[in-house]
Amino acid sequence: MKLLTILALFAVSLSALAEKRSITLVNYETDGVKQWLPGTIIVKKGDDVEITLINNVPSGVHGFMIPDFGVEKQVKKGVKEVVTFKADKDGLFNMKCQLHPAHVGGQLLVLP
Ligand SMILES: [Cu+2]
Repeated sequence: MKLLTILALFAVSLSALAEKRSITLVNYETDGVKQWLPGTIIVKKGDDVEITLINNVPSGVHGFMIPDFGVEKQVKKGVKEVVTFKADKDGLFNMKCQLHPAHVGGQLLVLP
């Protein structure tokens, strides 16, 4: 009985861990290579994710896309943009700039 109570409390505390995650990504250019940093972000399944995007690259507009979560945004230099989504599936997903194939991509890791 004691064990069941402990397990129940553990389950409740686990479900309470699903929460809002606020993350900021900044687009940098170094020696002609453009990249959203940090290049890998980690959330938990069930989280409500909010990503603030700051583009510091002088060449202008860059994109930010996470195809598996329907996220797509264009970001002008000097204009913050915010995207939100529910991390409703776990796994490893690509993040990329949909405007420039050469723009270095990143990864989103959603923990189960
Ligand atoms: Cu780009």
